[in-house]
Amino acid sequence: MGKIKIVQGDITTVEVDAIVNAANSRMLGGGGVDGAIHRAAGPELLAACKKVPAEKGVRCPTGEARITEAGNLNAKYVIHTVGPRYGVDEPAERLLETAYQNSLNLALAHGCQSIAFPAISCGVYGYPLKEAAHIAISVCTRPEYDPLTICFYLFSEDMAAIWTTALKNHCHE
Ligand code: AR6
Repeated sequence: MGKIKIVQGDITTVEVDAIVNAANSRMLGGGGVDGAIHRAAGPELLAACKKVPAEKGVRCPTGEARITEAGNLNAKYVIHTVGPRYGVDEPAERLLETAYQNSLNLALAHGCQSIAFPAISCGVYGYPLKEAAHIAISVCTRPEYDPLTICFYLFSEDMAAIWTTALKNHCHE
């Protein structure tokens, strides 16, 4: 298993090769972590997002990921991924899994050694936290991602505890 870290804190302050953004499919910013990342990165990030090809306004379909430069963030790239809206986008579990998987694959393809994730779909998209943590950890511990140092930035102490438990459970499986 590669290195996995769980940190309670603000993902916009982290120094890594790639910061993952929990975006929406239009990729033009929003609330939550998306808004925080765009504010910290500055207007260059929005300009980079606008260059991503769109089909009927959709730059990144649910479960997929796109990579851009990172503006003023302490990162080389922002990887934008779109998690499922819980109870709306189905199959939710598979879509959350592919959101993580496609983000990690893009990081590897761009030579990244370190990547930071927020809790994708766990805010306004309403995914149950324990289930989301289990999916996140199951994907990130796959052997193909061993070359990456993967850091989860969770906003609250409670969420960090849920992720820590999921990682412990996985190690004892
Ligand atoms: N650092 C780390 N985590 C954060 C930060 C931060 N600075 N800010 C919020 N979180 P959400 P979603 C946590 O709602 O559910 C946006 O409007 C937050 O507490 O940001 O995937 C997009 O444009 C929560 O645990 O993302 C989409 O429309 C987690 O990040 C939609 O929200 C994710 O919450 C995506 O919804």
